[in-house]
Amino acid sequence: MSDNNLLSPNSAPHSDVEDIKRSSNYLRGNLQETLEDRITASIPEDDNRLMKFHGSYMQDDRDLRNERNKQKLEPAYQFMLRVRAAGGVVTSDQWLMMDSLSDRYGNGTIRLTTRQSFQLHGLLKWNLKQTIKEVNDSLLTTIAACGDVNRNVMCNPNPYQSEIHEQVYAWASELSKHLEPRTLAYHEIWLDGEKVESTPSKEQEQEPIYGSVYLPRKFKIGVAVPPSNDVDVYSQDLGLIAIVEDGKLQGFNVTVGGGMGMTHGDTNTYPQVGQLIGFCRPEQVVDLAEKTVTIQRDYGDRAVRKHARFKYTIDDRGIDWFIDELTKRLGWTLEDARPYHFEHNGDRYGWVKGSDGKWHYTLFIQNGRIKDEEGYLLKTGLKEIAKIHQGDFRLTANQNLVIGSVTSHKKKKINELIQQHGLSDGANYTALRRNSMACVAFPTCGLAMAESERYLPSLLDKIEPMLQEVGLAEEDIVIRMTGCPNGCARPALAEIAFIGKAPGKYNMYLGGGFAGDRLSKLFQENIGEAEILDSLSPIIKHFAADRRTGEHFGDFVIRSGYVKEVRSGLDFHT
Ligand code: SRM
Ligand code: SF4
Repeated sequence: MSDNNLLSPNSAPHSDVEDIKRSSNYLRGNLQETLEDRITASIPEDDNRLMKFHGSYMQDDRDLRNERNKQKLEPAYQFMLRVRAAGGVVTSDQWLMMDSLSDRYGNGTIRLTTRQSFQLHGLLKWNLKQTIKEVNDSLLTTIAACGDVNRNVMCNPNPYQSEIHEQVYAWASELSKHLEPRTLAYHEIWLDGEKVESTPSKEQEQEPIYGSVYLPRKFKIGVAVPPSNDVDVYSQDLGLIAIVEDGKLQGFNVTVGGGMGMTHGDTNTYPQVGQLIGFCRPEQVVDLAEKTVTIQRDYGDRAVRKHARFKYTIDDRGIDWFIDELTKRLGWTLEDARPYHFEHNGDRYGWVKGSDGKWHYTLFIQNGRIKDEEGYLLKTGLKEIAKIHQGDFRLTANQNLVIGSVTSHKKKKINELIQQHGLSDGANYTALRRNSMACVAFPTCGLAMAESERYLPSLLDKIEPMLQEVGLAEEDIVIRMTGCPNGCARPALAEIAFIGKAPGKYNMYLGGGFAGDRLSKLFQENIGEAEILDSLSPIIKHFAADRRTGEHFGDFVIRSGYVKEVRSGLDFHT
């Protein structure tokens, strides 16, 4: 392992987070003591930085901020806990555990995320340890769900080609395991040093891949299985595209340098799509991922966090530099990329029979929020299903859920529970809503500038009639919203996107590729609902009247000159 950026001398330019990581003794910091402090429901900022590596963020209920401030009370501090499982695959017991934890310690809801993880919101500091212990008892984990490390490895949940899912999922799990931090801190702090599966030895604790300061920034890997690009492979730092021939996984095409985040008004920051650099065999993929991560570890910008993602390392130094450096570290060369074709980046809903003869049901979950509402007992319905379901649950990258591997024998009973609780495969919604995603934003996200999850459904209520009027209710159009430009619902890859600027105000973007292969472009800045509807209405009418056969909305707005085509983030602001 090289000693450069990874162990960069304290004198090298670095952000304060680098100091916190370096002096944390492999992510310990003062977390142990902080959690025991009963005087405040909060934790100090330094510990909060480290908490992220353990899967949790301190937040406060922003709906209550002003009122508590007036009453001179400290903010309503609470914690978000992210629970990850590679490819979003969990068992019924694990589902039931999440359901129970959300009721006992959280706000009673479960959030399925855009990276196939779970989030619990509203946990109190005093309950974090017990919650994390129970998560680990059920063989799930929260470590590396956040922080400057490799995050949850995404993988297509593929209900159709079951044997391909098995193979691809196995590699996603392998990558996830291999890139997990090795520090014992997690076990010491949350599990009282208890062994859960296997405890790494002392030497391993020295983080052979990450080193003592971990990565300059988060790192993300996703595995797509064409024709579905549901994991938005081009948004990943490292994207893998499964190449399947004669029903067998041959290997992966490799993309590098994707990412969605940017800052309003700072054109040095931009969303970017990953670049295709070649093909590797399945047994080479772990080596490839490790070496890619170490290049980012050694060359990523540790001084300016906004500029620290892998996409900037690649754009600054050039793709040829990266391929040379990778080849040097690997000691072998990538083959030429193989042909592939993506058709869409959404989910396909309802029952399908997999090639293994088992059944899979993809449910539409609006913005990933699992809760009971009057007349729609989604959470209860899923709990009842989990009690009898012997297959798996697969979280999708579009915040939906697959009830997977159902035997023909069990299908009838599960279908009855689906009907009884009014669970939906989306058939009762428009195609626009089925293709929609919104990030969490208010009230829990500390970075939100505008509403997202709580607002998009009502905005869709107003856009849907426009589509109905022109006969496009069943038109698949990818629409996404985020409460700020960090891009958590990958809006830069949507055909229509709204990115929050201020309460009630959004930048509107158009022209992303239907298969998630092209970036969108700014169309209107800082507009409210009335202007959004006024802007969209004529474009929708124009689309209905002038589209070519099979033409997608994103392609149409480019052909018709509403926005320019953006194939690289370097052209996003121009
Ligand atoms: Fe995200 C930060 C929620 C996927 C880019 N993201 C956050 C935080 C933790 C806010 C914070 O730092 O205080 C949000 C917590 C909100 C809350 O109250 O729950 C948050 N991100 C989410 C989730 C839950 C959105 C969702 O609605 O599902 C997703 C959880 C994923 C997971 O399970 O691991 C989520 N975030 C993403 C994605 C999409 C993806 O990974 O496929 C992106 C864009 C892809 C990328 O990383 O480039 C994304 N989140 C960010 C960024 C911008 C990073 C950057 O490059 O600048 C931030 C801010 C940061 O890191 O400083 C952020
Ligand atoms: Fe929060 Fe912004 Fe991410 Fe939405 S996009 S969850 S507002 S950080």
